[in-house]
Amino acid sequence: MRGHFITFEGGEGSGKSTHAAALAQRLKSLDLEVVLTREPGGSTGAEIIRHILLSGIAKPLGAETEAILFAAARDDHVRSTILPALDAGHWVICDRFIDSTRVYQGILGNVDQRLIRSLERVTVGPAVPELTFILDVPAQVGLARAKSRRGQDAADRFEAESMEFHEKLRQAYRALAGEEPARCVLIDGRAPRDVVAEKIWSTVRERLHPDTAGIAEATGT
Ligand code: Z5A
Repeated sequence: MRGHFITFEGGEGSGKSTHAAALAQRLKSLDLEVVLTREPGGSTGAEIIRHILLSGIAKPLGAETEAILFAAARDDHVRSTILPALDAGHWVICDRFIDSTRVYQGILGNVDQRLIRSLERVTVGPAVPELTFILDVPAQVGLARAKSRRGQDAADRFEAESMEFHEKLRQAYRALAGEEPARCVLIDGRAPRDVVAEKIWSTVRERLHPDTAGIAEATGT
């Protein structure tokens, strides 16, 4: 694996897609090869499974089955999209990844941690994120943003959960950030967009040095 792998996590409407795209754009402006992707999805097979999961038709089968479906999608995504890009030396930016399964299915869905970890071991392999941004906003703020963005469209399977669910989700992400400080950086997503983007960019520069990556690639060092 010669590339870099960065993931974005957080509750609904916390700004993951916005900031994943902004970071990808910034890296591209340095002439770096960037793959911007998302979960569930990011490959042909995984996008089919995304449709099943977000439509809610798998919900009656239970959280364990949903966890297995998310894992099946991840397996295809990692093999088809993420690992080939990392092996080619590209930067991979992913909107949601393993922490979403840990939090949504593991903590909120009460799926046995041993199953969650086993699925992770089988699907992720060497594609472990080097850096994970956890965007933190109160549930009410995130849901209001998500609602205003979707307009008249119906809420999806997870957005339709209760306020209590979304607040628990926030607490679970905050706890996760505390447990893995070497990988996870908690960012206050309530701040104005440009402030959040600058914080993310300064962390990426400090930890992964993108400014010199293009030069190193060009000179083969
Ligand atoms: N899920 C799971 O259960 N298990 C798993 O393993 C995985 C996923 C991988 C995927 O939904 C669902 O799958 C997800 C968890 C579950 N639950 N849901 N729902 P998705 O991909 O369709 O949606 P999402 O991941 O929750 O993302 P989102 O709702 O699209 O939100 P976001 O990406 O975090 O936010 P955004 O689109 O960047 O921003 C939302 C709006 O706020 C938008 O209009 C922005 O312009 C605005 N925004 C962004 N930043 C700011 C700031 N700083 N100030 C003001 N406004 C802002």
